[in-house]
Amino acid sequence: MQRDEAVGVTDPSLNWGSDVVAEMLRRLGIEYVCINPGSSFRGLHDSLVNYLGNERPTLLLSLHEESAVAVAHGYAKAAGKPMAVVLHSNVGLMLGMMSVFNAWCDRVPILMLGATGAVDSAVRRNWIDWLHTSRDQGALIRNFVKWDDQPASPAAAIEAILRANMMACTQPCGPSYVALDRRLQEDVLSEPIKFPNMDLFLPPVAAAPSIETVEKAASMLAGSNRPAMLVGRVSRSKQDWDARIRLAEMLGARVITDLRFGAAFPTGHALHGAPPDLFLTEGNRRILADADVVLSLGWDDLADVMRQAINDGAQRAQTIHVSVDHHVHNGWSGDHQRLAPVDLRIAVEPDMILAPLIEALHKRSIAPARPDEAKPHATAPGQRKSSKPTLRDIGVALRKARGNRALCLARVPLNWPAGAYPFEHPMDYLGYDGGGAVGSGPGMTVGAALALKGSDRLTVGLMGDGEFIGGATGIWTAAHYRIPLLIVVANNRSYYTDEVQQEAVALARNRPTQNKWIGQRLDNPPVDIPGLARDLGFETEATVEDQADIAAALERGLAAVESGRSYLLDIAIEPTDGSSMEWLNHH
Ligand SMILES: Cc1ncc(C[n+]2csc(CCOP(=O)(O)OP(=O)(O)O)c2C)c(N)n1
Ligand SMILES: [Mg+2]
Repeated sequence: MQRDEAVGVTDPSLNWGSDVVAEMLRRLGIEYVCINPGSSFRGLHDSLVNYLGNERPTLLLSLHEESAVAVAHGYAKAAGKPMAVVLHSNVGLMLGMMSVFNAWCDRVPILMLGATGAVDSAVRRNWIDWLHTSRDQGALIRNFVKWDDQPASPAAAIEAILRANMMACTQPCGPSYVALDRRLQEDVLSEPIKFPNMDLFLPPVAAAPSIETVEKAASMLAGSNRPAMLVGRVSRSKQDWDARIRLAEMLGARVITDLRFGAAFPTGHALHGAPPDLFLTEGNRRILADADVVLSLGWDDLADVMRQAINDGAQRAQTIHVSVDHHVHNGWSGDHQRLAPVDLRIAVEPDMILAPLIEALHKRSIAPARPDEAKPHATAPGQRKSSKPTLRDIGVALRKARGNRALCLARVPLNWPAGAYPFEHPMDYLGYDGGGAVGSGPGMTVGAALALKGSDRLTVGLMGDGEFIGGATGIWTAAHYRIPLLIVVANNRSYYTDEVQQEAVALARNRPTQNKWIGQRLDNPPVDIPGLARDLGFETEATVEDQADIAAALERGLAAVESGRSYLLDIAIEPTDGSSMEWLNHH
């Protein structure tokens, strides 16, 4: 990565309030601070550059606050630790809000700092400082952050930042927010500052389940003839991944995973159900309907998948739900999903059950169940209408083009036919955006690529044209800081998912479906996506129109990324009615 060098920073001393804040970020080990600049935090900006020399942490400039937070989101997913973001007083916070919601729903830690014009109106600068001073800015986002504060002194800021970091990184993780008064930042320190021992403020270690609870779960599972595992939001660790495989194999349990969450189980494993999707597919529904005991490891909408499973009269399976997610459920947001009836609720982080459960089952030396049903497959590809690529073609071509390279898919488009591209490692796929808010794809891909830079993985973000265009300016950050990544835009020149919605409504009302494109198509003029990418500093090429050309184009893109460049491929696709479309048509 290329850092913007600060010059003339020699032996700076800790003098100003904002120096204390910057120092705290360094002591917490924060590597990057993503910003769109603003005068409300000019004090902190100066401290990061001229006190710390723009090193540990390094500033990242983003062209929009929505992307700045999305960059931090993608980074945390790939790095497993938070980045800091600074959001300009009220207006910057407002622009960043959608991405804060995404990070909240995705349980991803972000250390967010904000600012206010001087709280003391007697020293407030005219006009803009007044506009950008609002009381209780935390109220804008309080319903979807772990914690927020507005400290009134540098000493109080130290504690606020410590707590914000600790809260953000405590499972279930999430963003937290500290607003820094402009005056607090810009006043000279009036007394010596004593920094705490950071080791005394680490997030708590994960709790283990009690022996009795593990025994109860083990006896339910050991007594099962057709166990199933729903594997949702779990860790990115390879050790946990291997333990999940071991557990499934011991039990002979069928395993269901989902595209909302990062890769959680090898999709090619004989026990893995139908390819992961954003909605419950028929193959997986049948597995659940057939199961007698279901073990949910961090599956967020357990109630709804089980309801769908038993809607054809199947017997309700006994359920074990391992999750700490309830700690952050609140009355404002429905991200907690429907309340599930559960036979055994185990309040530990999902992966904490693996080792003790395996141990308990081992002692019982159970014989694994033998699932009799053949492995369900993805729905067969439909009749090809033209040589225009489909999403499936992109998946197949990507698999071919990657060769022996390890990739990390930071994002896949809506309707991604996961069956076309296997997940074989927890870092193969990072999961979706959390909040279902279109536009975060570019920023999240940049953040993930930053975290993976220099590793053995190349970062690829695949996304729809609507998704890309919504957050396109986010890619400039990768171009400027030389963060290698490949963006693949699956371009159907439409907000196509919503065309299907309009079609569904028209059908239900017996009205013409031919008008479904109105207010949806991104055409006339089409957005010149390669042009947009080129203007933002990316290498690119002409839109790929023929499926026969995709593999070679992806090969060029991956080779560019391998040599440290940022590349975008625009692929014109045939709209595909994937399983989420089927789902939409029935809801
Ligand atoms: C912020 C926001 N605005 C609007 C929507 C509604 N929405 C859901 S999917 C979608 C279309 C996305 O278009 P694209 O990324 O091109 O994917 P496609 O549906 O064409 O496959 C829209 C607009 C949303 N989820 N979030
Ligand atoms: Mg589209």
